[in-house]
Amino acid sequence: TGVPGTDKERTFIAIKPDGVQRGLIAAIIARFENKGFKLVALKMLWPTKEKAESHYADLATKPFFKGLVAYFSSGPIVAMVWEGKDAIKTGRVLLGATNPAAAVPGTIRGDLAISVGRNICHGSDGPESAVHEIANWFAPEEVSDYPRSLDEWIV
Ligand code: RTP
Repeated sequence: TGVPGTDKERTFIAIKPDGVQRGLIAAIIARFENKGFKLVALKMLWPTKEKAESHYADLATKPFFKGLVAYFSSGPIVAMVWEGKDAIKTGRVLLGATNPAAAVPGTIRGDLAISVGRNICHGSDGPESAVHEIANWFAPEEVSDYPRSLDEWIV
């Protein structure tokens, strides 16, 4: 369970502070739930500056890093783990392009956001970052492995 490349692949998805403040929690969760992915972990938390820095450590040299850390730690986020076939790649398809101006309508950012600096959501960009991010934000016991009736009859 949770192994990338399997039907139970997992990805870390976060609703960023602007998504929470704009009242888009339910809308964003619905996109993933309606698509067929399974929610296996969920919590609201207010990231510290340190936690935001470690989350975005690979962007530390970017000119927008300081602003990004301030943005990500500016209020509570909704942290989630979603599971299913190709959850990482398809999750990013649901989010849309990083820059909402380039994100096509029908995607979360394409429908609900305008600015790259306020793009309302985050999704793991690959198998390694998914494993790393899930461990960074959730203790193992916070992730639930459970059957849905759906799992039994949708092929
Ligand atoms: P994310 O990790 O949040 O899902 O975004 P991503 O992989 O699609 O994009 P990445 O290049 O890793 O950038 C991470 C976040 O940094 C902010 N950003 N700001 N001001 C800018 O030019 C700029 N570029 C990126 C965005 O919030 C982006 O999601």
